[in-house]
Amino acid sequence: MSATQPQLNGAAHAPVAPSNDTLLRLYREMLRLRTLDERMMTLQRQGRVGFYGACTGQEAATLASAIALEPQDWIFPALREAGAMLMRGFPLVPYLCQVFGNEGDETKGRQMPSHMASKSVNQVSWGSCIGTQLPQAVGAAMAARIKGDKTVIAAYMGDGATSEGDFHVAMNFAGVFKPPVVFICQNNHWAISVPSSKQTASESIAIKAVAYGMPGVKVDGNDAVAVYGAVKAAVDRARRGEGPSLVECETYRIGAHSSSDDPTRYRDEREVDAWKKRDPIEHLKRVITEQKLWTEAQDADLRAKLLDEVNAAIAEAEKKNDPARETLFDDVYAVMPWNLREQKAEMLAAPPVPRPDAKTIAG
Ligand SMILES: Cc1ncc(C[n+]2csc(CCOP(=O)(O)OP(=O)(O)O)c2C)c(N)n1
Ligand SMILES: [Mg+2]
Repeated sequence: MSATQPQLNGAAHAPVAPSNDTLLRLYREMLRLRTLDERMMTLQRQGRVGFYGACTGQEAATLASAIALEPQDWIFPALREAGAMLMRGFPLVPYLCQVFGNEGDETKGRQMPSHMASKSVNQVSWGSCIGTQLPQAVGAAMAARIKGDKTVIAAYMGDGATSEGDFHVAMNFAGVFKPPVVFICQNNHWAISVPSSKQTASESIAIKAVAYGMPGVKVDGNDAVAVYGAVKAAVDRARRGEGPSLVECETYRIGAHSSSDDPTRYRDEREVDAWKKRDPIEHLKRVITEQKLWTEAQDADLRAKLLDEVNAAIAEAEKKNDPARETLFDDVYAVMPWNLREQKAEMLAAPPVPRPDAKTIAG
């Protein structure tokens, strides 16, 4: 399966080939995300963070799609795309401070860990409520079209989200009004414990695009070149004003749904082992090595540097304090109402409540 698979519907949009620079940048970013996820899952097990959601096995679907966007484009993520923020220039330390929920977190420790967002890189938070981001993304795309600012919106979803009413609402509205939105489905075969075979009776998710009057294409989501090719073509098409598309990236959730889940209770480890052989990072490494862009020596050097970078950022993030408790009252009202002013004064007069142990926080 590859991006050369024929269009299911609509005008042809041939896959776009990534440049050598894009491939090398992508490889570095995918490896950094893997390194980060592995370290953070360990920290969670050590009780140093309460919750973590990893992208392991889905780095190509996440990053090779996001690298096809321009900086002014917006990402409306599902559950696996937080790492795109880093690739788009968000610094690692405040990114990790979000997981710790400390004073270095731009969102002031208010969101569940791993639900990062930053206006600085045009990325909203995971909704957590499955599928709600899809109509919101279409709304943002409608706004971009009305403003005529050439912004494209990437609307991500998991396979599970395609069973939600919001998926239909978003696809139908986008099909009719044709705003610049690209729907990207990360079909990782599981929605927590529900296999994708129980999610739909359609032969694919991509084929659903036909009914909504937009092109749909299914690609090997562990092949970064195929993902980039299909998503870049869809992004270019949206930017030209030709409307939405759906790209289904077939991939696999190698790890648990989140740090709160134990997949050995519902799925066969042999399935996981088979998908491990299709690792997206190993795949891209083969591509760049065959193209003589990469050597084993460079690889070993990069891995060591990334581990140092991640460990240094964790150390820096972990030593920060909690957000000042009065920040709880910020950012809601331009002028704080009397009852909140009273509550704030009452809170500040009381001794601070100690932070709960991360081990007691579950998601
Ligand atoms: C509306 C809604 N229903 C149920 C849940 C509980 N829930 C959280 S993640 C998840 C599975 C999502 O699966 P999928 O969309 O395939 O994304 P993945 O986790 O595989 O990336 C479910 C059912 C939720 N958060 N929101
Ligand atoms: Mg899924």
